[in-house]
Amino acid sequence: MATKNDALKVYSMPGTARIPSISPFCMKLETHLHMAGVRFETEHVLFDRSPNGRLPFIEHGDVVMPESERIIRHVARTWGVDLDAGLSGRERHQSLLVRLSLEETLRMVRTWETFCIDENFERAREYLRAFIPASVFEMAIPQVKARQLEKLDKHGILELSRDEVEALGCAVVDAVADALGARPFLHGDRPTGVDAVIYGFLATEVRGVVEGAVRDRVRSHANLVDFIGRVDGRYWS
Ligand SMILES: N[C@@H](CCC(=O)N[C@@H](CS)C(=O)NCC(=O)O)C(=O)O
Repeated sequence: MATKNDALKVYSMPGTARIPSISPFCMKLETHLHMAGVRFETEHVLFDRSPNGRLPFIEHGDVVMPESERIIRHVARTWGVDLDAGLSGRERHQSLLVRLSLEETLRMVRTWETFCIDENFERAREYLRAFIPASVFEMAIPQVKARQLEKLDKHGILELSRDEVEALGCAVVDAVADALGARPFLHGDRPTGVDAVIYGFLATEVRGVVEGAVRDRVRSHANLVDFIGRVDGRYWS
């Protein structure tokens, strides 16, 4: 059984000069670990290395585990650190609503913006060029796109127009800005698990490869911009 004395390795999607990983889920997990004071190493890989085809995943002793929430529960159990300790039932419910808005809805909006807006797809393609061997690059890119379009189709978001998708993404951003208000973190002066989720999504929104209305909306909320700077300063510098 893995213990807190075993090395923890996080496999994350690579980043750019502006951000350690362009994946909101990888940035969420790494930020959560920084907030919890848990030491780890990071290796940047693409999806083909992951046991379920998604990033992040961890190696910890004999444990290989994908899924950020499952990993966070594993870390809380093993290290005895729970960022949500002391939250009321109501605060936990608020955290859930904010997390799901970002992980289930903004995630789909981001994927739509990446693969359905030509200029963004071109940026994503150039980002991937650094990590996919040149010999298979031209064959791999259409496969990556087809896989994501299939997911978008199953979800149903392909039924929406560009205006509708962007309005949905902006509405989520407005809701998070409203929920945060003037507090340093969602529930007050100290960060809890949901703050790592918020940072993962907002930091990758403003510094990732996808441009557009949702990014502009994040930048228009001074409290969200300040929040990103606060987490940068406390946990990433
Ligand atoms: N529920 C997963 C979601 C992880 C996820 O979807 N990660 C994206 C990168 S941001 C991914 O691996 N996408 C690959 C794919 O969907 O094929 C978690 O919380 O870890």
